Amino acid sequence: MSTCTTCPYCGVGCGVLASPDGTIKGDPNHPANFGRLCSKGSALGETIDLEGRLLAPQIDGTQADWDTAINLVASKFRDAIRDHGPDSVAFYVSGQLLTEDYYAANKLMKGFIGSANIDTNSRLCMASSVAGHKRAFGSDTVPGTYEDLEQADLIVLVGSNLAWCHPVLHQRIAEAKAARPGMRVVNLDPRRTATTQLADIHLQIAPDGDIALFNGLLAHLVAEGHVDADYVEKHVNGFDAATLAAQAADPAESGLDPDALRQFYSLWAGTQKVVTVYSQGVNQSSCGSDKVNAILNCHLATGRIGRPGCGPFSVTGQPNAMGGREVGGLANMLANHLDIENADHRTAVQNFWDSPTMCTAPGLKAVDLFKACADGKIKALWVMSTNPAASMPDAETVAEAIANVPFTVVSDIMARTDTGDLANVLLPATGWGEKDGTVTNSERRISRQRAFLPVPGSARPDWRIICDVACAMGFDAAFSYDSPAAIFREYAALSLAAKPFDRDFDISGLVDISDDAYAHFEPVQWPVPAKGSGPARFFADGQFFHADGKARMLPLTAPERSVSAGFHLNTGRIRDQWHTMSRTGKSPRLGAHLAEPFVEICPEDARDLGLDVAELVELESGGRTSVLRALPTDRVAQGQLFAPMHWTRQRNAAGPVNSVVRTRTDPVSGQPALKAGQVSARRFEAKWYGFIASAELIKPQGEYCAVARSATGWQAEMAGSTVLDDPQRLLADLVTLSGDDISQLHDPATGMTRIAYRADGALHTVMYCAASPVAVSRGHAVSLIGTQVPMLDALSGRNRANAKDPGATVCACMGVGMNDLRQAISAGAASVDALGAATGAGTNCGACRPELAALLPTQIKAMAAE
Ligand SMILES: Nc1nc2c(c(=O)[nH]1)N[C@H]1C(S)=C(S)[C@@H](COP(=O)(O)OP(=O)(O)OC[C@H]3O[C@@H](n4cnc5c(=O)[nH]c(N)nc54)[C@H](O)[C@@H]3O)O[C@H]1N2
Ligand SMILES: Nc1nc2c(c(=O)[nH]1)N[C@H]1C(S)=C(S)[C@@H](COP(=O)(O)OP(=O)(O)OC[C@H]3O[C@@H](n4cnc5c(=O)[nH]c(N)nc54)[C@H](O)[C@@H]3O)O[C@H]1N2
Ligand code: SF4
Ligand SMILES: [Mo]
Repeated sequence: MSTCTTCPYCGVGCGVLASPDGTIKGDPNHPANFGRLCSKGSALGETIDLEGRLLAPQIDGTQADWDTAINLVASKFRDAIRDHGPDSVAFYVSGQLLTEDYYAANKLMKGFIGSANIDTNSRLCMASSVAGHKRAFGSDTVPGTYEDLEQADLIVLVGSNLAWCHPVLHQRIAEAKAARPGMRVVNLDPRRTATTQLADIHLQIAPDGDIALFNGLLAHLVAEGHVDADYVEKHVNGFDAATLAAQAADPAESGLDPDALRQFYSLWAGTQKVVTVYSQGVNQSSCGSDKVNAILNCHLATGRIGRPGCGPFSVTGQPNAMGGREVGGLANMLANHLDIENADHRTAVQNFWDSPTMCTAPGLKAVDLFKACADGKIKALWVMSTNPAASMPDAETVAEAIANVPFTVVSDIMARTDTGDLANVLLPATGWGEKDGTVTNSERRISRQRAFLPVPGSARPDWRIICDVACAMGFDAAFSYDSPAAIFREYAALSLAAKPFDRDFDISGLVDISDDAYAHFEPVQWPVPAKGSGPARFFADGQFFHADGKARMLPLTAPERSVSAGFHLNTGRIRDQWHTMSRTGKSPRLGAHLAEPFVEICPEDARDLGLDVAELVELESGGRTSVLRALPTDRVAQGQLFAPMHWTRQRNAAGPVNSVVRTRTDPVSGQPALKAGQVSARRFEAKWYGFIASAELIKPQGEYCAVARSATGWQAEMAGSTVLDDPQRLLADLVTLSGDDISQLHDPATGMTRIAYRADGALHTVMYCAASPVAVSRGHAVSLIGTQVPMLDALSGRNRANAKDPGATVCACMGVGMNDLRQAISAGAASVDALGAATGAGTNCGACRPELAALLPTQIKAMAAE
């Protein structure tokens, strides 16, 4: 029997059919994916084991019972509030909480503690879109639906690597484009990505060149007579000022040449059905809100909004980023899209909650919240379902700030995270598959997450933990819910209470939902009004949510192009990892795609730094450093670097890349510019490199030690800048060497030292180190662990004659490696489909199809030259 639930990763919000044995399938009836899944969704079954889970509360590192832990948390928060006022405490929460969890946390802080010091990792993610939407529409509304992407004649992807970050949406577009070849896709990104493969035009924009580009587009639309004057007259304010500012701007500031700009502008101008999709290349910027409004200006000026196949489309990152915005998870919002600054809104919510106190002003936004922790102003902090010690910019400073808070609570599913390691109290939450509730995806569709696994240890769902603490603080009348359904009903009832304010968000039609109906809840898009049905798209009628019912265009100025001596550090995501890897990092299949933290650098810059093949780079900024594997590629422009955000202190001894990303924020949204680090780079002068495969979790230590899950346990890439005198002693720090069945071999010819350690007759660990990057087959070394291979074979690291090394994984779903693909190509496979037929690659989620397409010509060429 499988259970209908929703994927816990990205904001596409795919429906999943899951079974307790770990079988995972796409739900053919879910309107987000109609049965499709990407590599991460397909591998969910590999992430539900209990390895590394937090299974009982811990106080200062010692296991405790729930009553003790809850009472301690409640009393520490009560004491801080009594002695220092409500603003001396804070919650930092997450777009990965379910709506019911999120609602309860927000209600406790804003209505019962009486502070708005609750912010969320959505501040790092969606805050600029929220601010841009509110400025233009008077509400944080995503007007469109996924079908608009299929119906559009032109899709513009701005700062979005959809192929890797919203793979099922990417597939839906790819299929629509194959069926309707006239459809055009333009990709605006300073680097070439897997998404670029789908695009007819890639505009390699300068970092933060977006405002100049869209200002130029607006000026072009006006000059060439593409403005919908009637629409603007009836429904839009601010057109003249926005146009004047746009005409004063210089589109060349976008970094693109006039021909490329002209081509793009006339394509956009000449196509009615345009959807502009934007994501973190827009939001995570010191001018992110203005970027959003620069895009919205163009859609408003042409009336291309609210109609099938057109509109701006901010795709949400996390599974419940949208739900968090609905419940008022941000420090500057109230539930139901009501505003903290509005006294009538505050009173309505307070009356509805029947609460003793109410926040009266916005609370601290993420960056300021952790600054207040550093300054000693926050006396008690509770972090739920997020890992700020790794995911915030200035990660080392943030970690120090958290350590500086007298009392910190972390609710997580994992025992060890960079943030959990700093906590006084750890509270074990139930995770995906073990908990029940709702999430809202990018197209405003509310779906159920349902439990299909038993609760592990004494873990509790987040809503329950929050309510337990609230009750222990004396608020039992307001927090004695017996189920997530009860919370959801109250949340829907708030929509009814908020009716007089006529907000976009409305689920009052669900106010009477029974436990049974909640259990069988089918995905539905809001609004769900009490009477009749809501529109599929917003703004079709030209009615916006500002007091006068009109939208606003804004006059915008592009930022000064910063010129700096160092490198521009762009950061983001890779296909097969999710954020700080606490879940995807468990899957050997996913780990095999890109097993190491890396930095993309263009070949000229790599040469200037004196980098040889597979060497390491040290990035430095403000005295903090990070060490990453250099990946020379022309995907990035000269002077720019790109590094993934995923590796933490748990997985890389050199720490997260956010150690070298300094904090700069958008003045309107408070969102940090995570795509615009300024760093210096140099070759990491390694005296030795190493590779380890082990049956045991390797503890990352030293200057560079990047640990990944492998098919037989764990593996690590290592390096150090001082000569390694005693590799065996080092190895003993990384794994447990309890027996004496250990052999070491030094080859003076190559300078390589090899160590093999056997426990209970099976190979436990192998280590290879040398003065240059270690040339042994990783796949082969990993395959030996746990076997009874003779020690000499283990030491040699050579492939046995019959062992097949599939090479670096390209297709994670089907487990197809580079060597498999090379073999298929040499046997005649000349297209992506032919590779799929021969190896299975690209036939499940399709997320690797862009990579297959890219490697075909290079491999064919390379083989021809052989
Ligand atoms: N595999 C995977 N998928 C995920 C996630 C994950 O961790 N892993 N996380 C989810 C979450 S929470 C989010 S928020 C989304 C993020 O999804 P995306 O925003 O698509 O992903 P990113 O890689 O952060 O950044 C997108 C692109 O912005 C580009 N960019 C950088 N600077 C600029 C600029 O100035 N202008 C423009 N136009 N582009 C720029 C980068 O080069 C990058 O390719 O992904 C979601 N999906
Ligand atoms: N340099 C750089 N930094 C970035 C970004 C970037 O592009 N570049 N992107 C930013 C963005 S958009 C985002 S969204 C953030 C994401 O960053 P984070 O939110 O910090 O990262 P996650 O790894 O998703 O953290 C989720 C935590 O919750 C735990 N968890 C999982 N399920 C549950 C549950 O059900 N209950 C509880 N209580 N815990 C659970 C996980 O084990 C994990 O520790 O990173 C931001 N940081
Ligand atoms: S696209 Fe992939 S990660 Fe996103 S919801 Fe669907 S299956 Fe999950
Ligand atoms: Mo995000």
